[in-house]
Amino acid sequence: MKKLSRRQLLIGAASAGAALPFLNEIFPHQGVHGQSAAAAGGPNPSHGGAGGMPGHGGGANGPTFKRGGVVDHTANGFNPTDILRDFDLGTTRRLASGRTLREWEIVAVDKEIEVAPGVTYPAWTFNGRAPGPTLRCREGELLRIRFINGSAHPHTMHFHGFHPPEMDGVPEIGAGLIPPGKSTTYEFDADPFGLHLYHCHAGPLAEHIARGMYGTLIIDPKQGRPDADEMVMVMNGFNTNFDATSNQVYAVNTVAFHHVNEPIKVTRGELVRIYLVNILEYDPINSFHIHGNFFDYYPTGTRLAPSEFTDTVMLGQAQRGICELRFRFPGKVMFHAHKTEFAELGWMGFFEVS
Ligand SMILES: [Cu+2]
Repeated sequence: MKKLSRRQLLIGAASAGAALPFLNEIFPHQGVHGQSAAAAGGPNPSHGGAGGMPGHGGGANGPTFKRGGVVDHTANGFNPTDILRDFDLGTTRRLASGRTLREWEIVAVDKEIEVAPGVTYPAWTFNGRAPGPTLRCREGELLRIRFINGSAHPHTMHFHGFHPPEMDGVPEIGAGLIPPGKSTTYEFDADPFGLHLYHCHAGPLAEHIARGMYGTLIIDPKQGRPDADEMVMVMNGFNTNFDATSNQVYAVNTVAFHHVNEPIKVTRGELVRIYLVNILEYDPINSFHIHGNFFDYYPTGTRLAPSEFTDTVMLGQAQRGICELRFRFPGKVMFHAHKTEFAELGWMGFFEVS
């Protein structure tokens, strides 16, 4: 089969064959220009093309996927809307020293996940979801994570932050790779405060990450942060043809276009705090842009003063930062990667401000 690049697919070369049959599902217009949309029952086969070219491209109306299609959240076992504000505080107890010990148990699970309507992906997960649980703690606590490998592949858990090498979760140091059926315990201090990442560090590394083995670690500063409506956005993607060179689906918290179907409800004037993480593999950057508003940006969240006031940030792989804003006007507010190709392949959505 002739190999098509992602860009060729985007400009319509998908009609040449079944290299990625799901694209006809997501992007009906791009199958056989002007015919597939109608055949697929698309609600607006002629939409797109400001100049009125029927059925060609996404046009001004946003994504060209089949509108109204949703994934089976129940089968997935999670809903990205819930993942946004789902903070896993683990269990705590006070040590004799007076310090707080915070503990979690994380299980690696191999699992099929529907990442776009009709597109399933054989993921490797932490606790059956992608991204894995958002672990949240406070600066200065002692953290203990028991990791159980219930997957068919060896894995690790590698945390960003300060810790001794033997707790680094990389092959051949400390517990090293954890084979299927085995477990280990990682223990380290919650330091520094900020927005961190954890991910598997088994090789081939890009694949272990891209398969879904990542999550967010939030270490709150001792004095806390001002009250806000807080949410976690993990920008990710899926290499559904397994060529290890690109992604075919992009999302925030895994499901392409999810927040087109379910806009994120926020309150006008209330402080909104977005913990933004880029865990994309196979692309060197990702970005976040919000319409009609500006936000304070705190790179890594390790300082309490923002570094800039902007409407767009660009993040390299594993970079993350905190965005804080107050929506000024009610209504639907678009957000998306300003790498527009990613937006058109799933990384876009809306806030609903009321
Ligand atoms: Cu792994």
